[in-house]
Amino acid sequence: MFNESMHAFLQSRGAAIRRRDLFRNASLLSLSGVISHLRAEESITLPFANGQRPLVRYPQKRPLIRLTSRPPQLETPFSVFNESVLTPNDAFFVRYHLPNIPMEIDSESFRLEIKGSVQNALKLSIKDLKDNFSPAEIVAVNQCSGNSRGFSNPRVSGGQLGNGAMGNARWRGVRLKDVLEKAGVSANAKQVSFNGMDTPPGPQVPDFIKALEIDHAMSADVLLAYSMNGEDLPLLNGYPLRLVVPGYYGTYWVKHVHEITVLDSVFEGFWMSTAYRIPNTPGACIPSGTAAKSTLPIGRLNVRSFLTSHLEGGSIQIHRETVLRGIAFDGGAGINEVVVSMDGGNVWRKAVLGEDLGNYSFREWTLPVTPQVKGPLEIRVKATNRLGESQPMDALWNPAGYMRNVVEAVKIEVIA
Ligand SMILES: Nc1nc2c(c(=O)[nH]1)N[C@H]1C(S)=C(S)[C@@H](COP(=O)(O)O)O[C@H]1N2
Ligand SMILES: [Mo]
Repeated sequence: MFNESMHAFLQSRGAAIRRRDLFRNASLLSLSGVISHLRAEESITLPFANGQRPLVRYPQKRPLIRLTSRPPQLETPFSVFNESVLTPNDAFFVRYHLPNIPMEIDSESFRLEIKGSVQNALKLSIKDLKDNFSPAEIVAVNQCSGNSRGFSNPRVSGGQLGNGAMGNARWRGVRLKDVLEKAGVSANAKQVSFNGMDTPPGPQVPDFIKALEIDHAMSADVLLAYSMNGEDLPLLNGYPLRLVVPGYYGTYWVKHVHEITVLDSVFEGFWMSTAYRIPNTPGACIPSGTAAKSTLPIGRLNVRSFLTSHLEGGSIQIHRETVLRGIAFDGGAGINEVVVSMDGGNVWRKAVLGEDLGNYSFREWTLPVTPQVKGPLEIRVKATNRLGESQPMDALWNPAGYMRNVVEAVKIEVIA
């Protein structure tokens, strides 16, 4: 049983919510008003226009940046990424599409259903998964397709995110493939769809269902995870079970997954055939302000790297050694090299890579520097993966603001 349930949390603050009223009359309850008990001045300003955001505290979470309250969309403050290579559960970002999210989940009565084009349909409890399948563990980055969208220029609609819609965790659960094999996938199977316990507010809104190609679903890396960084998943990150699709954008990582359907055809739901599609061009890029001629479902993460030790506007001391530090990641080939420039991109120095937690993880990098000149300094970071893929110096653009991976430039000051 999930003790500190969302429902109890809301009740305890005097908000008796009738769920069916939430969408019809959104003002009936401002979830943010209920949940935010931080002082009003606790906010954060993201480095783009309209970037001032309140910090709010949800159950099991430290104060996070509020993007929307219904459904909850919470961004991780960037300073968290300098704390550790694994993102703490209480700081991990939260993204939902539908306002009716599970407020209370009983993990004992929870069942995962496997159905469709299978020999034996299954209904499995969390205990069944833990007792009857071998455990599997993987460290992997979950990044929203729209991470960093707020920097798009020209601007695009959608959540105006800074760089905090990503996180790296050690996921533990069972292999999806083992569960599908137990159910016996039919020879005609083409795709597998995944539905979570959140529901649309009405018939006009499509349920959030995602699909993977059958070969992808049967690959060893895709997990049904019940644990994150050694603990149960937080409610807002998919308790008691979520799909983990290493190397792929977060949109496939279905939370509270309770319905898996093996399909003999290509799934045509809104969230595959209309949403989360990218231009079918190199870098998923098209000239700004235009529309894509043809699109395909978003797939693997592209290469990214960040400086985490120093934030925009920070300072370092002249003639003193300072260790610059950050993270890099990609869609699963693994990071091969991180280089750093302190002169606008002319001279690049190779950073030292930290511990290798696997190809799907954040890879830490460090570089000791001793600045010799006082004044403003622009630090750029660029990573390359083992396939030779890297990051563009100028940002690529697409209408949804997906897959931003421009070489980041952070301005700091060298002081005496
Ligand atoms: N059930 C459910 N799962 C979902 C979503 C959702 O709206 N409902 N959003 C997806 C998207 S777009 C992202 S980016 C990730 C975010 O995972 P997190 O909330 O654990 O950070 O969840 C995915 N899984
Ligand atoms: Mo997302």
